[in-house]
Amino acid sequence: MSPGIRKVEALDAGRFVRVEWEDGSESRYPCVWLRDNCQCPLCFLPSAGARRLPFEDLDVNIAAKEVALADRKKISITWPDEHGSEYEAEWLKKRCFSEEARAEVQADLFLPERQYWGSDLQLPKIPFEEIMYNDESAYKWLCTLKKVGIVLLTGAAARQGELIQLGHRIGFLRLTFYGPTWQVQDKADANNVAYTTGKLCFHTDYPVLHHPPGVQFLHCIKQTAAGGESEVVDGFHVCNKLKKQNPEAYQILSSTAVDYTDVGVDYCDFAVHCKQRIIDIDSRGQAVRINYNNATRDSVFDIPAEKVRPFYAALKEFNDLLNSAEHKFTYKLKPGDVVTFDNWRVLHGRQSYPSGSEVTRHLEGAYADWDVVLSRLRLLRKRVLNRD
Ligand code: OGA
Ligand code: NM2
Ligand code: ZN
Ligand code: ZN
Repeated sequence: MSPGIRKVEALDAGRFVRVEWEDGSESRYPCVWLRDNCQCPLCFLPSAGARRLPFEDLDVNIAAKEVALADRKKISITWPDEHGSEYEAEWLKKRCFSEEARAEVQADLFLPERQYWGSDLQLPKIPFEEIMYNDESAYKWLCTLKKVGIVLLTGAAARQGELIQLGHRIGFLRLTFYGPTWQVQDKADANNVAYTTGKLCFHTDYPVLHHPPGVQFLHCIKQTAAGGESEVVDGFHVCNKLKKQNPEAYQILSSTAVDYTDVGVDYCDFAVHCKQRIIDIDSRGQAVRINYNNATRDSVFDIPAEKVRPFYAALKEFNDLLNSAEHKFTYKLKPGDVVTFDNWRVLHGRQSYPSGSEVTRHLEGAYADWDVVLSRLRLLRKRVLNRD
């Protein structure tokens, strides 16, 4: 419960409203924002949780004509045109513009907490059945997926179709040119290097798409006796290391647009091209998405010739760090295992395995978007913690 309101007043010729809380703290709200967010049925459609007020109708220089404390739980404002607005204490408190209050709300919305790891990773494991039928387990799964970047679900059936069910559990899967789900196995005339028995060096999937899939699922249906081990590395952790050890390499990789290409036929025919920086950073220079698949990196390279070798040198530094024993974690999937990981953060690979006339290894894969996964996480949180 938020505290009640002790006092409310207009400041700065009605351009701000100052609220004094019963706990002694205060908040200041710009009047243009208050008018914009009037909660009355003319200005707001509660059934959609959306604004009805057109921006055209908003006076950006508006000042409050009258401000009053309706009771300790509500304030009311009269505007120059006599329109009246009311705002609940709790609603206002959550929207306080102080830096600390904003940081708290943003953390609650986007769960930015990260637990970095290296070869010491204690791979989080939860039974597949539990997350399918128990909301608390599903909530724990998605929280860990967000914080650590990888969770192994164990004990699924060793047959195709489990990822479709998992997709229903979160909402829906992300369709791509490789299909709603896709079969990772040795294929004749493979349309992707993943569909061979060869080694896959560390990569993120599908950087050739402008919005690469945020989450990846790989379900082991059949595992080869020799080879085929999985490798993962915490790309964000490695980025922090690179930034410290070699700021110039980090700068190059986070600013150079690399061409990616993928042309072929699968779910339908495709000719996909895209430019991506290998390390996407936010306004503070922190890595927020890795876009790196050496297989689909195009031979077309849209930078001046003299910048090419420095780019390769920077990528070599990054690639070496990814592959250092200190950073990578190796494990082997068993039939019934479903590895779920953050495809924007965790780079994955696999060791090669012997080829033959029979299929000795089969994974089913699928993607989901972070928007869908985080939406499910927030709804599960609300239900499990009984909040909002
Ligand atoms: C892939 C992939 C891993 C594996 O298909 O993109 O990374 O273990 N597969 O086969
Ligand atoms: N598969 C596994 O970027 C990529 O090509 C990743 C995608 C074929 C769906 C591989
Ligand atoms: Zn209104
Ligand atoms: Zn992959």
